[in-house]
Amino acid sequence: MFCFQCQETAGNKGCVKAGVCGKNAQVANLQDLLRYVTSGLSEVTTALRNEGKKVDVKVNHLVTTNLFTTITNANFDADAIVKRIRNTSAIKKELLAHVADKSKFSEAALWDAGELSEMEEKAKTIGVLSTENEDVRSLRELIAYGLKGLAAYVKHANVLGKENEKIDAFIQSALVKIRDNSLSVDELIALTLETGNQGVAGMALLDEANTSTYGNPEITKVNIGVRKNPGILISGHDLRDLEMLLEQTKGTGVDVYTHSEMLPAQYYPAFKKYDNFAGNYGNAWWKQKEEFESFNGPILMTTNCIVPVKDSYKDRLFTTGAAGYPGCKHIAGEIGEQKDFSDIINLAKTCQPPIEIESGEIIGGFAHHQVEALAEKVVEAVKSGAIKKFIVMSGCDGRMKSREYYTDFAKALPKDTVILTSGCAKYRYLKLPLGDIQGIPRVLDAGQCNDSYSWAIIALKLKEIFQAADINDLPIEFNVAWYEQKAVIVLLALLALGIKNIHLGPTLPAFLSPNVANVLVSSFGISGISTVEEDVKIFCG
Ligand code: FSO
Ligand code: SF4
Repeated sequence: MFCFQCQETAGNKGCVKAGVCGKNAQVANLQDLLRYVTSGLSEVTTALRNEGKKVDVKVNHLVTTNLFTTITNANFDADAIVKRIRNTSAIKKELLAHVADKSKFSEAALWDAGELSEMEEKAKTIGVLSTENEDVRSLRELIAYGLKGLAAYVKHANVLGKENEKIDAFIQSALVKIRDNSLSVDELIALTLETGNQGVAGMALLDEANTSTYGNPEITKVNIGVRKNPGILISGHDLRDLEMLLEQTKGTGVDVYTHSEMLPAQYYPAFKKYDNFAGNYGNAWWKQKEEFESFNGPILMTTNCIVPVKDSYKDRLFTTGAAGYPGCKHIAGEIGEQKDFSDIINLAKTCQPPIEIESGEIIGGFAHHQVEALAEKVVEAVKSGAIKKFIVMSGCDGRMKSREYYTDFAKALPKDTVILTSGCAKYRYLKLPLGDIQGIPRVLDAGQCNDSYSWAIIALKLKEIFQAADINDLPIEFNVAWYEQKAVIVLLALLALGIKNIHLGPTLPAFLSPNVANVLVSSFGISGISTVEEDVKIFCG
Protein backbone atom coordinates (compact mmCIF):
# COMPACT_ATOMS: atom_id res chain seq x y z
CA MET A 1 0.00 0.00 0.00
CA PHE A 2 0.94 3.61 -0.36
CA CYS A 3 -1.41 6.32 0.84
CA PHE A 4 -0.71 9.97 1.54
CA GLN A 5 -4.14 11.47 1.07
CA CYS A 6 -4.69 12.87 4.56
CA GLN A 7 -2.90 15.22 6.92
CA GLU A 8 -2.01 12.49 9.40
CA THR A 9 -0.08 10.37 6.90
CA ALA A 10 2.91 8.61 8.47
CA GLY A 11 5.89 10.94 8.93
CA ASN A 12 4.12 13.44 6.65
CA LYS A 13 5.38 11.26 3.79
CA GLY A 14 3.04 8.30 3.29
CA CYS A 15 1.51 5.28 5.00
CA VAL A 16 3.15 2.12 3.66
CA LYS A 17 2.46 -0.75 6.05
CA ALA A 18 -0.82 0.31 7.57
CA GLY A 19 -2.64 3.62 7.85
CA VAL A 20 -2.28 5.92 10.84
CA CYS A 21 -6.08 6.02 10.44
CA GLY A 22 -6.27 2.27 11.08
CA LYS A 23 -6.79 1.23 7.45
CA ASN A 24 -4.92 -2.00 6.70
CA ALA A 25 -2.92 -2.65 3.54
CA GLN A 26 -5.61 -4.85 1.98
CA VAL A 27 -8.29 -2.20 2.39
CA ALA A 28 -5.93 0.53 1.13
CA ASN A 29 -5.12 -1.46 -2.01
CA LEU A 30 -8.76 -2.32 -2.65
CA GLN A 31 -9.66 1.36 -2.33
CA ASP A 32 -7.05 2.15 -4.99
CA LEU A 33 -8.64 -0.50 -7.19
CA LEU A 34 -12.10 0.93 -6.56
CA ARG A 35 -10.84 4.30 -7.76
CA TYR A 36 -9.29 2.58 -10.79
CA VAL A 37 -12.44 0.72 -11.82
CA THR A 38 -14.51 3.87 -11.19
CA SER A 39 -12.16 5.72 -13.50
CA GLY A 40 -12.61 2.92 -16.08
CA LEU A 41 -16.38 3.29 -15.78
CA SER A 42 -15.95 7.05 -16.15
CA GLU A 43 -14.01 6.54 -19.37
CA VAL A 44 -17.00 4.65 -20.74
CA THR A 45 -19.56 7.24 -19.56
CA THR A 46 -17.40 10.06 -20.97
CA ALA A 47 -17.29 8.26 -24.33
CA LEU A 48 -21.07 7.82 -24.23
CA ARG A 49 -21.55 11.53 -23.57
CA ASN A 50 -19.15 12.37 -26.40
CA GLU A 51 -21.34 10.27 -28.66
CA GLY A 52 -24.37 12.29 -27.53
CA LYS A 53 -25.81 9.51 -25.38
CA LYS A 54 -27.37 10.03 -21.96
CA VAL A 55 -25.86 8.60 -18.78
CA ASP A 56 -28.33 7.44 -16.14
CA VAL A 57 -28.23 9.33 -12.81
CA LYS A 58 -27.81 5.97 -11.08
CA VAL A 59 -24.41 5.62 -12.77
CA ASN A 60 -23.47 9.14 -11.62
CA HIS A 61 -24.49 8.13 -8.10
CA LEU A 62 -22.36 5.01 -8.32
CA VAL A 63 -19.31 7.10 -9.20
CA THR A 64 -19.80 9.62 -6.38
CA THR A 65 -20.56 6.93 -3.78
CA ASN A 66 -17.49 4.93 -4.85
CA LEU A 67 -15.25 7.96 -4.47
CA PHE A 68 -16.85 8.79 -1.12
CA THR A 69 -16.08 5.22 0.03
CA THR A 70 -12.35 5.90 -0.44
CA ILE A 71 -12.28 9.08 1.66
CA THR A 72 -10.23 8.87 4.85
CA ASN A 73 -12.06 7.09 7.69
CA ALA A 74 -15.16 6.29 5.62
CA ASN A 75 -14.91 2.58 4.95
CA PHE A 76 -12.68 -0.05 6.53
CA ASP A 77 -14.66 -3.03 5.25
CA ALA A 78 -12.79 -5.03 2.58
CA ASP A 79 -15.88 -7.11 1.70
CA ALA A 80 -17.98 -4.04 1.08
CA ILE A 81 -15.26 -2.54 -1.16
CA VAL A 82 -14.89 -5.79 -3.13
CA LYS A 83 -18.66 -5.79 -3.72
CA ARG A 84 -18.45 -2.24 -5.03
CA ILE A 85 -15.55 -3.13 -7.36
CA ARG A 86 -17.50 -6.10 -8.78
CA ASN A 87 -20.70 -4.12 -9.21
CA THR A 88 -18.90 -1.21 -10.87
CA SER A 89 -17.04 -3.55 -13.19
CA ALA A 90 -20.29 -5.26 -14.22
CA ILE A 91 -22.07 -1.96 -14.92
CA LYS A 92 -19.06 -0.72 -16.90
CA LYS A 93 -19.16 -3.87 -19.03
CA GLU A 94 -22.85 -3.38 -19.71
CA LEU A 95 -22.38 0.26 -20.73
CA LEU A 96 -19.38 -0.55 -22.89
CA ALA A 97 -21.69 -2.39 -25.25
CA HIS A 98 -23.45 0.92 -26.01
CA VAL A 99 -20.31 2.76 -27.13
CA ALA A 100 -19.96 2.85 -30.90
CA ASP A 101 -16.22 3.56 -31.10
CA LYS A 102 -14.34 1.25 -28.74
CA SER A 103 -10.92 1.71 -30.33
CA LYS A 104 -9.53 4.31 -27.91
CA PHE A 105 -10.22 2.74 -24.56
CA SER A 106 -7.46 2.31 -22.00
CA GLU A 107 -6.81 -0.76 -19.91
CA ALA A 108 -8.92 0.60 -17.04
CA ALA A 109 -12.01 0.79 -19.23
CA LEU A 110 -11.51 -2.77 -20.42
CA TRP A 111 -10.46 -4.38 -17.12
CA ASP A 112 -12.94 -6.78 -15.51
CA ALA A 113 -13.05 -7.79 -11.87
CA GLY A 114 -12.31 -11.48 -11.33
CA GLU A 115 -11.26 -13.49 -8.27
CA LEU A 116 -10.20 -11.63 -5.12
CA SER A 117 -6.56 -12.76 -5.55
CA GLU A 118 -6.52 -11.31 -9.08
CA MET A 119 -7.95 -8.07 -7.83
CA GLU A 120 -5.32 -7.88 -5.13
CA GLU A 121 -2.54 -8.43 -7.69
CA LYS A 122 -4.00 -5.79 -10.00
CA ALA A 123 -4.35 -3.31 -7.13
CA LYS A 124 -0.60 -3.44 -6.53
CA THR A 125 0.10 -2.14 -10.04
CA ILE A 126 -2.24 0.86 -10.22
CA GLY A 127 -1.64 2.74 -6.95
CA VAL A 128 -0.31 6.27 -6.38
CA LEU A 129 3.32 5.27 -6.97
CA SER A 130 2.55 3.90 -10.44
CA THR A 131 2.97 7.51 -11.61
CA GLU A 132 6.72 7.98 -11.62
CA ASN A 133 7.16 11.70 -12.20
CA GLU A 134 6.76 13.32 -8.79
CA ASP A 135 5.15 16.54 -10.07
CA VAL A 136 2.67 14.73 -12.31
CA ARG A 137 1.87 12.39 -9.42
CA SER A 138 1.39 15.34 -7.09
CA LEU A 139 -1.05 17.12 -9.44
CA ARG A 140 -2.92 13.92 -10.25
CA GLU A 141 -3.42 13.20 -6.55
CA LEU A 142 -4.31 16.81 -5.71
CA ILE A 143 -7.05 16.62 -8.35
CA ALA A 144 -8.15 13.12 -7.30
CA TYR A 145 -8.53 14.17 -3.66
CA GLY A 146 -10.45 17.28 -4.72
CA LEU A 147 -12.74 15.01 -6.77
CA LYS A 148 -13.29 12.73 -3.78
CA GLY A 149 -14.33 15.70 -1.64
CA LEU A 150 -16.52 17.05 -4.42
CA ALA A 151 -18.14 13.63 -4.87
CA ALA A 152 -19.02 13.58 -1.18
CA TYR A 153 -20.77 16.96 -1.41
CA VAL A 154 -22.58 15.98 -4.61
CA LYS A 155 -23.79 12.77 -2.97
CA HIS A 156 -25.19 14.78 -0.04
CA ALA A 157 -27.10 16.93 -2.53
CA ASN A 158 -28.28 13.82 -4.45
CA VAL A 159 -29.89 12.27 -1.36
CA LEU A 160 -32.00 15.43 -1.16
CA GLY A 161 -33.09 15.03 -4.78
CA LYS A 162 -30.73 17.61 -6.33
CA GLU A 163 -28.74 16.68 -9.42
CA ASN A 164 -26.22 18.50 -11.56
CA GLU A 165 -25.23 16.47 -14.61
CA LYS A 166 -22.50 18.99 -15.51
CA ILE A 167 -20.65 18.39 -12.25
CA ASP A 168 -21.01 14.61 -12.59
CA ALA A 169 -19.73 14.73 -16.17
CA PHE A 170 -16.78 16.82 -14.95
CA ILE A 171 -15.92 14.42 -12.11
CA GLN A 172 -15.95 11.50 -14.52
CA SER A 173 -13.94 13.19 -17.28
CA ALA A 174 -11.37 14.45 -14.77
CA LEU A 175 -10.98 10.94 -13.31
CA VAL A 176 -10.02 9.82 -16.81
CA LYS A 177 -7.70 12.76 -17.51
CA ILE A 178 -5.61 12.11 -14.41
CA ARG A 179 -4.64 8.74 -15.90
CA ASP A 180 -3.82 10.25 -19.29
CA ASN A 181 -0.06 10.32 -19.87
CA SER A 182 -0.40 12.82 -22.72
CA LEU A 183 -1.51 15.63 -20.38
CA SER A 184 1.22 18.21 -19.67
CA VAL A 185 1.92 19.68 -16.25
CA ASP A 186 0.31 22.94 -17.41
CA GLU A 187 -2.81 21.09 -18.47
CA LEU A 188 -2.93 19.38 -15.08
CA ILE A 189 -2.60 22.75 -13.33
CA ALA A 190 -5.51 24.05 -15.42
CA LEU A 191 -7.52 20.95 -14.47
CA THR A 192 -6.73 21.61 -10.79
CA LEU A 193 -8.21 25.10 -11.09
CA GLU A 194 -11.24 23.76 -12.94
CA THR A 195 -11.72 21.26 -10.12
CA GLY A 196 -11.89 24.26 -7.77
CA ASN A 197 -14.55 25.92 -9.96
CA GLN A 198 -16.58 22.73 -9.92
CA GLY A 199 -16.06 22.63 -6.16
CA VAL A 200 -17.80 26.02 -5.89
CA ALA A 201 -20.66 24.67 -8.02
CA GLY A 202 -20.83 21.49 -5.89
CA MET A 203 -20.99 23.42 -2.63
CA ALA A 204 -23.63 25.74 -4.12
CA LEU A 205 -25.66 22.68 -5.14
CA LEU A 206 -25.44 21.26 -1.63
CA ASP A 207 -26.27 24.61 -0.04
CA GLU A 208 -29.37 24.85 -2.23
CA ALA A 209 -30.30 21.22 -1.43
CA ASN A 210 -29.92 21.73 2.32
CA THR A 211 -31.65 25.09 2.59
CA SER A 212 -34.51 24.30 0.21
CA THR A 213 -35.22 21.08 2.14
CA TYR A 214 -34.60 22.09 5.74
CA GLY A 215 -34.76 25.91 5.69
CA ASN A 216 -32.00 28.44 6.29
CA PRO A 217 -29.77 27.82 9.32
CA GLU A 218 -30.56 30.34 12.06
CA ILE A 219 -28.92 31.43 15.31
CA THR A 220 -29.42 28.52 17.68
CA LYS A 221 -28.37 27.59 21.20
CA VAL A 222 -27.54 23.89 21.38
CA ASN A 223 -27.68 21.87 24.59
CA ILE A 224 -24.44 19.96 25.21
CA GLY A 225 -25.69 18.17 28.32
CA VAL A 226 -27.90 15.06 28.39
CA ARG A 227 -31.47 14.06 29.21
CA LYS A 228 -32.67 11.03 31.13
CA ASN A 229 -33.90 8.87 28.20
CA PRO A 230 -31.82 6.39 26.26
CA GLY A 231 -30.33 7.97 23.17
CA ILE A 232 -29.01 7.39 19.65
CA LEU A 233 -25.91 9.32 18.58
CA ILE A 234 -25.77 10.25 14.91
CA SER A 235 -22.44 11.25 13.38
CA GLY A 236 -21.08 12.09 9.94
CA HIS A 237 -22.63 14.60 7.57
CA ASP A 238 -25.82 13.14 6.05
CA LEU A 239 -28.85 15.29 6.92
CA ARG A 240 -31.29 13.01 5.08
CA ASP A 241 -30.28 10.10 7.35
CA LEU A 242 -30.88 12.34 10.35
CA GLU A 243 -34.32 13.28 9.06
CA MET A 244 -35.29 9.61 8.63
CA LEU A 245 -33.95 8.77 12.08
CA LEU A 246 -35.90 11.60 13.72
CA GLU A 247 -39.09 10.53 11.95
CA GLN A 248 -38.65 6.92 13.04
CA THR A 249 -37.79 7.73 16.67
CA LYS A 250 -40.76 10.08 17.16
CA GLY A 251 -42.78 9.01 20.21
CA THR A 252 -40.51 6.02 21.00
CA GLY A 253 -39.01 7.49 24.16
CA VAL A 254 -35.57 7.46 22.52
CA ASP A 255 -33.67 10.74 22.16
CA VAL A 256 -31.40 11.64 19.25
CA TYR A 257 -28.11 13.48 19.76
CA THR A 258 -25.76 14.86 17.12
CA HIS A 259 -22.05 14.17 17.16
CA SER A 260 -19.11 16.02 15.54
CA GLU A 261 -20.01 17.28 12.04
CA MET A 262 -23.71 16.50 12.55
CA LEU A 263 -23.92 19.36 15.11
CA PRO A 264 -24.89 21.97 12.46
CA ALA A 265 -28.11 20.04 11.78
CA GLN A 266 -29.32 21.69 15.00
CA TYR A 267 -29.31 25.06 13.22
CA TYR A 268 -31.91 24.09 10.57
CA PRO A 269 -35.53 25.04 11.32
CA ALA A 270 -36.91 21.73 9.98
CA PHE A 271 -35.27 19.63 12.70
CA LYS A 272 -36.40 21.83 15.59
CA LYS A 273 -39.91 20.39 15.52
CA TYR A 274 -38.74 17.04 16.92
CA ASP A 275 -39.12 16.97 20.72
CA ASN A 276 -36.65 14.11 21.01
CA PHE A 277 -33.84 15.99 19.21
CA ALA A 278 -31.96 16.40 22.47
CA GLY A 279 -28.67 18.16 21.74
CA ASN A 280 -25.06 17.57 20.79
CA TYR A 281 -22.87 15.01 22.54
CA GLY A 282 -19.10 15.17 22.49
CA ASN A 283 -16.56 16.81 20.26
CA ALA A 284 -14.70 16.35 16.99
CA TRP A 285 -14.41 12.89 15.42
CA TRP A 286 -11.07 11.86 16.91
CA LYS A 287 -12.35 11.86 20.50
CA GLN A 288 -14.95 9.19 19.76
CA LYS A 289 -13.24 6.32 21.57
CA GLU A 290 -14.03 7.80 24.96
CA GLU A 291 -17.25 9.54 23.98
CA PHE A 292 -18.92 6.55 22.28
CA GLU A 293 -18.12 4.53 25.37
CA SER A 294 -19.83 6.95 27.74
CA PHE A 295 -22.76 7.58 25.41
CA ASN A 296 -24.11 4.11 26.28
CA GLY A 297 -26.54 3.93 23.34
CA PRO A 298 -26.23 3.06 19.64
CA ILE A 299 -24.21 5.21 17.28
CA LEU A 300 -24.99 5.71 13.60
CA MET A 301 -22.06 6.71 11.35
CA THR A 302 -23.55 8.22 8.22
CA THR A 303 -20.26 9.12 6.50
CA ASN A 304 -16.53 9.22 7.15
CA CYS A 305 -14.77 9.97 10.43
CA ILE A 306 -14.82 6.46 11.93
CA VAL A 307 -11.97 5.74 14.32
CA PRO A 308 -11.07 2.01 14.60
CA VAL A 309 -13.95 0.67 16.62
CA LYS A 310 -13.35 -0.61 20.17
CA ASP A 311 -14.85 -3.96 21.12
CA SER A 312 -16.62 -2.32 24.05
CA TYR A 313 -19.07 -0.53 21.70
CA LYS A 314 -18.69 -2.49 18.46
CA ASP A 315 -22.15 -4.03 18.80
CA ARG A 316 -23.60 -0.52 19.26
CA LEU A 317 -21.99 1.04 16.18
CA PHE A 318 -23.92 1.02 12.89
CA THR A 319 -22.86 2.35 9.50
CA THR A 320 -24.86 3.43 6.47
CA GLY A 321 -24.27 4.95 3.03
CA ALA A 322 -20.60 5.03 2.00
CA ALA A 323 -19.44 4.21 5.54
CA GLY A 324 -18.51 0.71 6.61
CA TYR A 325 -16.62 -1.14 9.32
CA PRO A 326 -16.08 -4.91 9.53
CA GLY A 327 -18.18 -6.48 12.26
CA CYS A 328 -20.52 -3.49 12.53
CA LYS A 329 -24.02 -3.69 11.13
CA HIS A 330 -24.59 -1.73 7.91
CA ILE A 331 -28.03 -0.22 7.33
CA ALA A 332 -28.93 -0.57 3.65
CA GLY A 333 -30.48 2.12 1.47
CA GLU A 334 -29.32 3.71 -1.76
CA ILE A 335 -29.73 7.35 -2.73
CA GLY A 336 -33.46 8.13 -2.77
CA GLU A 337 -34.45 5.03 -0.81
CA GLN A 338 -36.11 4.91 2.58
CA LYS A 339 -33.88 3.38 5.30
CA ASP A 340 -35.07 1.22 8.14
CA PHE A 341 -33.45 2.19 11.44
CA SER A 342 -35.61 -0.08 13.62
CA ASP A 343 -32.66 -2.26 14.69
CA ILE A 344 -30.93 0.82 16.06
CA ILE A 345 -34.07 2.09 17.78
CA ASN A 346 -34.83 -1.30 19.35
CA LEU A 347 -31.29 -1.55 20.64
CA ALA A 348 -31.47 1.99 22.06
CA LYS A 349 -34.52 1.03 24.13
CA THR A 350 -32.40 -1.56 25.98
CA CYS A 351 -29.51 0.86 26.70
CA GLN A 352 -28.77 3.15 29.62
CA PRO A 353 -29.09 6.93 29.03
CA PRO A 354 -25.86 8.72 28.10
CA ILE A 355 -23.44 9.75 30.83
CA GLU A 356 -23.13 13.53 30.98
CA ILE A 357 -19.65 14.70 29.98
CA GLU A 358 -20.41 18.41 29.62
CA SER A 359 -23.24 20.78 30.36
CA GLY A 360 -24.46 24.11 29.08
CA GLU A 361 -24.99 25.41 25.58
CA ILE A 362 -23.09 26.40 22.49
CA ILE A 363 -24.24 28.82 19.85
CA GLY A 364 -24.15 28.51 16.07
CA GLY A 365 -26.16 28.90 12.90
CA PHE A 366 -24.27 31.70 11.18
CA ALA A 367 -24.52 30.51 7.60
CA HIS A 368 -24.75 33.12 4.82
CA HIS A 369 -28.50 33.81 5.08
CA GLN A 370 -28.32 34.50 8.82
CA VAL A 371 -25.17 36.63 8.52
CA GLU A 372 -26.74 38.63 5.69
CA ALA A 373 -29.66 39.34 8.02
CA LEU A 374 -27.13 40.73 10.51
CA ALA A 375 -25.17 42.58 7.79
CA GLU A 376 -26.08 46.08 8.97
CA LYS A 377 -24.83 45.36 12.50
CA VAL A 378 -21.66 43.70 11.21
CA VAL A 379 -20.87 46.50 8.74
CA GLU A 380 -21.46 49.11 11.44
CA ALA A 381 -19.07 47.27 13.77
CA VAL A 382 -16.41 47.21 11.04
CA LYS A 383 -16.89 50.88 10.16
CA SER A 384 -16.69 51.97 13.80
CA GLY A 385 -13.51 49.92 14.28
CA ALA A 386 -15.13 47.63 16.88
CA ILE A 387 -14.32 44.71 14.58
CA LYS A 388 -10.85 45.01 13.02
CA LYS A 389 -10.51 41.58 11.41
CA PHE A 390 -12.39 38.44 10.53
CA ILE A 391 -10.30 35.29 10.65
CA VAL A 392 -11.68 32.30 8.79
CA MET A 393 -10.66 29.25 10.84
CA SER A 394 -12.61 26.58 8.99
CA GLY A 395 -11.75 23.00 8.19
CA CYS A 396 -10.99 19.88 10.13
CA ASP A 397 -9.82 18.87 13.54
CA GLY A 398 -7.45 15.97 14.14
CA ARG A 399 -5.72 14.06 16.89
CA MET A 400 -2.20 15.42 16.53
CA LYS A 401 -0.83 17.50 19.37
CA SER A 402 0.27 20.18 16.90
CA ARG A 403 -3.41 21.12 16.49
CA GLU A 404 -3.35 22.73 19.93
CA TYR A 405 -1.94 25.63 17.92
CA TYR A 406 -5.49 26.42 16.77
CA THR A 407 -6.92 26.67 20.29
CA ASP A 408 -3.97 28.79 21.39
CA PHE A 409 -4.24 30.96 18.30
CA ALA A 410 -7.97 31.56 18.94
CA LYS A 411 -7.20 32.51 22.55
CA ALA A 412 -4.35 34.81 21.54
CA LEU A 413 -6.30 36.78 18.91
CA PRO A 414 -7.00 40.42 19.85
CA LYS A 415 -10.50 41.05 21.22
CA ASP A 416 -11.51 43.06 18.16
CA THR A 417 -11.31 40.01 15.90
CA VAL A 418 -14.10 37.61 14.97
CA ILE A 419 -13.47 33.96 14.10
CA LEU A 420 -15.51 32.58 11.21
CA THR A 421 -15.62 28.80 11.39
CA SER A 422 -17.14 25.72 9.78
CA GLY A 423 -16.21 22.03 9.74
CA CYS A 424 -15.10 20.09 12.78
CA ALA A 425 -12.17 22.51 13.35
CA LYS A 426 -14.73 24.53 15.34
CA TYR A 427 -14.43 22.21 18.34
CA ARG A 428 -11.01 23.72 19.04
CA TYR A 429 -12.60 27.08 19.96
CA LEU A 430 -16.42 26.99 19.89
CA LYS A 431 -16.56 26.20 23.60
CA LEU A 432 -14.01 28.85 24.67
CA PRO A 433 -15.39 31.88 26.53
CA LEU A 434 -14.29 34.38 23.86
CA GLY A 435 -17.19 36.79 24.43
CA ASP A 436 -18.83 39.03 21.86
CA ILE A 437 -18.44 42.37 20.11
CA GLN A 438 -21.56 44.54 20.43
CA GLY A 439 -23.67 41.37 20.65
CA ILE A 440 -21.90 39.59 17.79
CA PRO A 441 -20.26 36.40 19.15
CA ARG A 442 -16.50 36.24 18.55
CA VAL A 443 -16.86 32.74 17.08
CA LEU A 444 -19.43 32.43 14.32
CA ASP A 445 -20.12 28.86 13.23
CA ALA A 446 -21.59 28.52 9.73
CA GLY A 447 -21.97 24.73 9.84
CA GLN A 448 -20.32 21.70 8.25
CA CYS A 449 -17.09 21.88 6.25
CA ASN A 450 -19.07 22.38 3.02
CA ASP A 451 -20.62 25.45 4.63
CA SER A 452 -17.24 27.14 4.19
CA TYR A 453 -19.12 28.15 1.06
CA SER A 454 -20.99 30.59 3.32
CA TRP A 455 -17.79 32.45 4.16
CA ALA A 456 -17.02 32.85 0.48
CA ILE A 457 -20.55 34.19 -0.17
CA ILE A 458 -20.25 36.55 2.80
CA ALA A 459 -16.83 37.76 1.64
CA LEU A 460 -18.29 38.50 -1.81
CA LYS A 461 -21.20 40.36 -0.16
CA LEU A 462 -18.80 42.45 1.97
CA LYS A 463 -16.75 43.21 -1.15
CA GLU A 464 -19.90 44.67 -2.67
CA ILE A 465 -20.88 46.64 0.46
CA PHE A 466 -17.40 48.08 0.97
CA GLN A 467 -16.94 48.54 -2.77
CA ALA A 468 -13.57 46.82 -2.55
CA ALA A 469 -11.70 46.32 -5.82
CA ASP A 470 -10.48 42.89 -4.75
CA ILE A 471 -11.81 40.31 -2.31
CA ASN A 472 -8.31 40.20 -0.81
CA ASP A 473 -8.55 43.89 0.20
CA LEU A 474 -11.19 43.07 2.82
CA PRO A 475 -10.27 42.67 6.50
CA ILE A 476 -10.66 38.87 6.18
CA GLU A 477 -7.80 36.42 6.71
CA PHE A 478 -7.78 32.67 6.22
CA ASN A 479 -6.07 30.35 8.71
CA VAL A 480 -7.49 27.01 7.65
CA ALA A 481 -6.89 23.52 9.10
CA TRP A 482 -7.17 20.44 6.93
CA TYR A 483 -7.34 16.72 7.50
CA GLU A 484 -9.08 14.82 4.74
CA GLN A 485 -10.16 15.19 1.12
CA LYS A 486 -13.25 17.34 1.62
CA ALA A 487 -10.92 20.00 2.93
CA VAL A 488 -8.96 19.67 -0.34
CA ILE A 489 -12.02 20.59 -2.42
CA VAL A 490 -12.84 23.45 -0.03
CA LEU A 491 -9.30 24.77 -0.50
CA LEU A 492 -9.43 24.45 -4.30
CA ALA A 493 -12.82 26.18 -4.29
CA LEU A 494 -11.47 29.11 -2.26
CA LEU A 495 -8.56 29.45 -4.69
CA ALA A 496 -10.97 29.38 -7.62
CA LEU A 497 -12.90 32.24 -6.01
CA GLY A 498 -9.71 34.30 -6.05
CA ILE A 499 -8.90 34.13 -2.34
CA LYS A 500 -5.19 34.54 -1.74
CA ASN A 501 -2.69 34.16 1.10
CA ILE A 502 -4.47 31.26 2.79
CA HIS A 503 -2.50 29.76 5.67
CA LEU A 504 -2.89 25.98 5.70
CA GLY A 505 -1.96 23.72 8.58
CA PRO A 506 -0.99 22.08 10.77
CA THR A 507 1.27 20.77 7.97
CA LEU A 508 1.21 21.24 4.22
CA PRO A 509 -0.05 18.14 2.35
CA ALA A 510 2.53 15.40 1.82
CA PHE A 511 1.15 14.93 -1.70
CA LEU A 512 2.40 18.37 -2.77
CA SER A 513 5.78 17.95 -4.47
CA PRO A 514 8.20 20.85 -3.90
CA ASN A 515 7.49 22.17 -7.43
CA VAL A 516 3.70 21.96 -7.07
CA ALA A 517 3.93 23.57 -3.62
CA ASN A 518 5.95 26.39 -5.25
CA VAL A 519 3.22 26.97 -7.82
CA LEU A 520 0.66 27.30 -5.02
CA VAL A 521 2.95 29.68 -3.13
CA SER A 522 3.79 31.88 -6.10
CA SER A 523 0.32 31.98 -7.70
CA PHE A 524 -1.86 32.03 -4.59
CA GLY A 525 0.39 33.02 -1.70
CA ILE A 526 -0.43 29.81 0.18
CA SER A 527 1.68 29.25 3.26
CA GLY A 528 1.90 27.01 6.30
CA ILE A 529 1.59 28.04 9.91
CA SER A 530 4.32 29.22 12.25
CA THR A 531 4.06 29.93 15.98
CA VAL A 532 0.94 31.46 17.53
CA GLU A 533 2.81 34.69 18.35
CA GLU A 534 4.28 35.04 14.86
CA ASP A 535 0.98 34.29 13.15
CA VAL A 536 -1.10 36.63 15.32
CA LYS A 537 1.40 39.35 14.32
CA ILE A 538 1.09 38.44 10.63
CA PHE A 539 -2.71 38.40 10.67
CA CYS A 540 -3.44 41.27 13.04
CA GLY A 541 -0.37 43.50 12.77
FE1 FSO B 1 -14.35 17.08 9.99
FE2 FSO B 1 -14.26 14.51 9.32
FE3 FSO B 1 -16.38 17.76 7.76
FE4 FSO B 1 -14.00 16.14 7.31
S1 FSO B 1 -15.76 15.57 10.51
S2 FSO B 1 -12.79 15.93 9.12
S3 FSO B 1 -13.23 17.97 6.44
O1 FSO B 1 -14.74 14.49 7.60
O2 FSO B 1 -15.70 16.48 6.65
O3 FSO B 1 -15.09 18.61 8.97
FE1 SF4 C 1 -2.49 7.12 6.00
FE2 SF4 C 1 -4.32 9.05 5.88
FE3 SF4 C 1 -4.14 7.25 3.96
FE4 SF4 C 1 -5.08 6.59 6.37
S1 SF4 C 1 -6.02 8.00 4.87
S2 SF4 C 1 -3.66 5.41 5.12
S3 SF4 C 1 -3.75 7.86 7.69
S4 SF4 C 1 -2.62 8.78 4.49
